[in-house]
Amino acid sequence: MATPLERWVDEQARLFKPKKVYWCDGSEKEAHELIEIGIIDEQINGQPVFQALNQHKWPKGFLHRSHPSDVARVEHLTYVCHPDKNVAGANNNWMAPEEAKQLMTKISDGAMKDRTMYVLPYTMGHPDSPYAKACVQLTDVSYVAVSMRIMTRMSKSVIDKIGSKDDFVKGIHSVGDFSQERRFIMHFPDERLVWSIGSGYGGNALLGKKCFSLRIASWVGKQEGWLAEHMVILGIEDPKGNVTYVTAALPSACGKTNLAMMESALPGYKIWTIGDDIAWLNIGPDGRLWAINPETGFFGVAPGTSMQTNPNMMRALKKGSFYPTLFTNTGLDLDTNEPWWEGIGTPPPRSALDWQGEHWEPSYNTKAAHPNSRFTVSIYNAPALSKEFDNPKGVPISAMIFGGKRTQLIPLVFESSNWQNGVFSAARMGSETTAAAAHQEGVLRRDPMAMLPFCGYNMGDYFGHWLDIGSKLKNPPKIFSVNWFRTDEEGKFVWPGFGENIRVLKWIIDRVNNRVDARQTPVGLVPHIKDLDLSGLKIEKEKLEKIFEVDIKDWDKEIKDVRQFLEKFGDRMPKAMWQEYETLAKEIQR
Ligand code: GTP
Ligand code: SPV
Ligand code: MN
Repeated sequence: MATPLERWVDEQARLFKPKKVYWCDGSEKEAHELIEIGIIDEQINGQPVFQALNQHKWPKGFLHRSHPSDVARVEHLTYVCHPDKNVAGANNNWMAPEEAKQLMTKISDGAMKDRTMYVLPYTMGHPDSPYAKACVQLTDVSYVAVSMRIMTRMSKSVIDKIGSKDDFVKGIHSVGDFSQERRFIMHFPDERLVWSIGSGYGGNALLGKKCFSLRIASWVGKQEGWLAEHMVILGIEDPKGNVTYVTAALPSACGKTNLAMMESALPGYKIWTIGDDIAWLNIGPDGRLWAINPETGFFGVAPGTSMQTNPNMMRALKKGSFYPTLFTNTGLDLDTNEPWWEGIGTPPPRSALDWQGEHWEPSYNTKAAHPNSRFTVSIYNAPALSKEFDNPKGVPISAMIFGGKRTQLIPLVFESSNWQNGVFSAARMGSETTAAAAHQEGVLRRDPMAMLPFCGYNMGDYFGHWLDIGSKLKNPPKIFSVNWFRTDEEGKFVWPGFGENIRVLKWIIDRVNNRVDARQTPVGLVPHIKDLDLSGLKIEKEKLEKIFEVDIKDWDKEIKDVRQFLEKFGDRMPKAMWQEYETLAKEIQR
């Protein structure tokens, strides 16, 4: 008799009408075959799905160009379909589940005609982890199938694990005709179902990532008592060999991957990578918060990645131990057949194609690589992968860091006085928008916990859930805020960032271990400059002082904006958050 999984795949095949259905086993041999199919048989926008790069310099590297209209997440086409609109909240687009399904059924009918439907069985989280979830995604592009193999633990054994149960997470994906009128990323949290049509790019198409591991998982976590967060997980080793584990939430394209892979500028300190984008956080039996990274790969921003900024990532991209490594929408050096992007640290190629495959020269007024061009690489290629990465229990978290891209106002680092105050600091976070989503860049918007595009339910309830988790922790992590992005009068970043950020991390772990005290300001505790290790750093004293300044007169506008945003969540906002707001407002008006 057919299993629920087989029946579901059958049902979808009847709707999408692919020429064949192919069940993936996640093996390397299969990845080779899928790449071959992408080179020879499948096309996107009249171009092959994959092309081989210089295998000597970029072993196992392949280039992919997405449809030119399909280069980033599309927040305006992303919906969360709870039966009750209030459960979705002002932070989500909403459609009634029945209406959404009718619409999607119409668009899906025959959408895979002449294509292959790949069935991808995978888990998010280590299969031995009590926190892991079994998932199956359908897709009609080899690029998505191969990407999912890098980003998740894909294996035939997941099918056996699911067996005759129907409790797996379902993802339905087709690139359709790439038309933006027929592009939707629909979430049905109660059914653990994501249905995405019209895009083959990143978070729109790799449904285990933002769609499941954040939007749906945040809702599951609310019901089951855990947190799914847009966070890096890393271990910071001090010169004595002690490792402190921390998480950091920064909005898209604001520095998570760089932080997770950092090569420390301070001798004796070392960063161990566990995750660069998503953390699932559970309360351990010891009353601490424990984190796992449900993913197994990086889908990282290419521009700006170089041996200077992120040497560990450059090494991972060239290591080639896991098959394959993908480059999406970068430029291509025609002389050497190497990928190229702005900020890679080598001069622009003389003869090149841009991210759309058009002739490109350095004198052109355009970028060779799309600003949201990315690489997809296995985390097992990371040179400083933590030995705890595959630990099913995860790692215990001592500090949680929140940060946005703020060219003005927000100091380099501050600490919140306690959990509730920290949750409020994270909730009132703002950030300037980036190219990771299709919208105007550089516009300041509120982005609580870096989760605005990813929280799968009402943000007011989400803040309540955070407070609730805090009340259950015997030993909660300390909460910090950071901002690497303050600029001077000329618009240049004051703080050198990247590997130098270790100086801030060192202060954070010194605070965690009660080694230094701090200065109280209305927004939180900031360092005494003497407590920061600034040895070898060339930065003018005045500029340095400026990035620690909390200039109260500039905060008036900020908190008005915060109030306006939080008011959108009406009576779903926890009272404790408004108390924190009033305390801050009073401090500022004083
Ligand atoms: P998503 O994958 O979209 O979630 O992004 P992310 O948060 O992982 O961002 P990533 O680390 O890829 O960085 C995005 C951009 O920020 C790149 O252009 C980096 O060069 C730049 N960046 C990262 N860290 C720093 C820093 O410390 N200082 C400055 N000035 N720029 C940084
Ligand atoms: C982000 O936008 O935060 C990303 C890229 O990590 S995507 O997978 O496209 O969501
Ligand atoms: Mn991200």
